[in-house]
Amino acid sequence: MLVKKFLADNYADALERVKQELGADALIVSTRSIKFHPDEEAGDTSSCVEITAALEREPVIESDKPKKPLIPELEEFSMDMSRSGWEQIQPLIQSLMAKTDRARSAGLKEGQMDLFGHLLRQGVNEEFAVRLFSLLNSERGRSGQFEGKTEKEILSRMMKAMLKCHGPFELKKGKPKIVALVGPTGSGKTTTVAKLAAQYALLQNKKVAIVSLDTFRVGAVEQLQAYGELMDVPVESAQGRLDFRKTIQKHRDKDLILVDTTGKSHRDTEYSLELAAIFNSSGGDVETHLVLSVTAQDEVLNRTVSQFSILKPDRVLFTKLDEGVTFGHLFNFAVRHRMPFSYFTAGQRVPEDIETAASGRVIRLIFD
Ligand SMILES: Nc1nc2c(ncn2[C@@H]2O[C@H](COP(=O)(O)OP(=O)(O)O)[C@@H](O)[C@H]2O)c(=O)[nH]1
Ligand SMILES: [Mg+2]
Repeated sequence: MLVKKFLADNYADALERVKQELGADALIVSTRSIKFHPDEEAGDTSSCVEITAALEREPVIESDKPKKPLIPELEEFSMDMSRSGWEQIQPLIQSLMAKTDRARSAGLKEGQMDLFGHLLRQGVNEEFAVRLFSLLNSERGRSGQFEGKTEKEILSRMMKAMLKCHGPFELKKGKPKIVALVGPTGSGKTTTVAKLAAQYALLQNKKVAIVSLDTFRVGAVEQLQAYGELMDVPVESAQGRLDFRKTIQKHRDKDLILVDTTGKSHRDTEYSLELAAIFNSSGGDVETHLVLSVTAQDEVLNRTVSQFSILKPDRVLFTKLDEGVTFGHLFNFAVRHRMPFSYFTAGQRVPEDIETAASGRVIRLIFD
């Protein structure tokens, strides 16, 4: 692992140098502001910002012309550390730094602390929050579009622009749209399939079929069959590639085929491979929506994304908005994974508690 320190006049410049030298994968380990006294007697003090950044492997990017180092002797400070040692030290370093110190060294103004703190309390990733504020401070003077707006309004507008939403389903004439919900057990897939079936079959009068891809538990289909009968929507159970392909064929006259899957834990990548094989040989395009509960933590969400990455999910569908306490991780998720939101669910009632995803809703959840 490569560890390096970077010095600059302010946080934004230091971060820029980290990016130039180590690339976008660099991990920010610590930031601190260093005060020095060029003229002690006159009581004169200046400060600069030091960022310690790490990279698991050697950088592969070609950096642009490097900027002139502020203090060259201090800049070239690097060392190798074993992984295990590193993991023990990192939380310690983090805990030693007060949040407000970091905010100040990030160039935040006194009046911005409350808003910055609010974002952090909502779970917005600290580095994202710092970047948002430096963008806010640099853009505001430059463009007239923010005139007369409060900082909260500007910030929420910027954040809203970073959130992509892509629902409802785009149905095509002549062939069924196949949508599969994948994700960990308990995230709300089966309930959401029932809600979606009701939306399209009952409210929009579309021809809908439900397929339960029952790879693990025999009997997972019962819950759906009850809903299917109520809505007059056929519910099928399919196991394995051939069976799935046949079932899709059988319902080729439908407008929409919703596929429920019986997910395993977020650790099991073999399961995703199996699903990918089944979808690939289905004879049609399967649009996959990763179903995640908003009550899960950032780290669990990220791990789940890597477990299902083999499926290259087209959208993310967040459930349990009614149970969420903080919503910053919706923003973190969108920025990190660039996966558009399709639908949100906010309650257990079928079919009412589902809505098409909208970025304004995420912003209200974070700010109101
Ligand atoms: N509060 C709340 N509970 C939900 C929501 N969606 C699903 N659930 C509940 O979460 C639990 C697991 O749902 P289920 O659809 O069986 O998850 P699956 O394992 O992914 O199929 C059930 O008790 C559902 O009623 C939601 O939006 N809000
Ligand atoms: Mg289920």
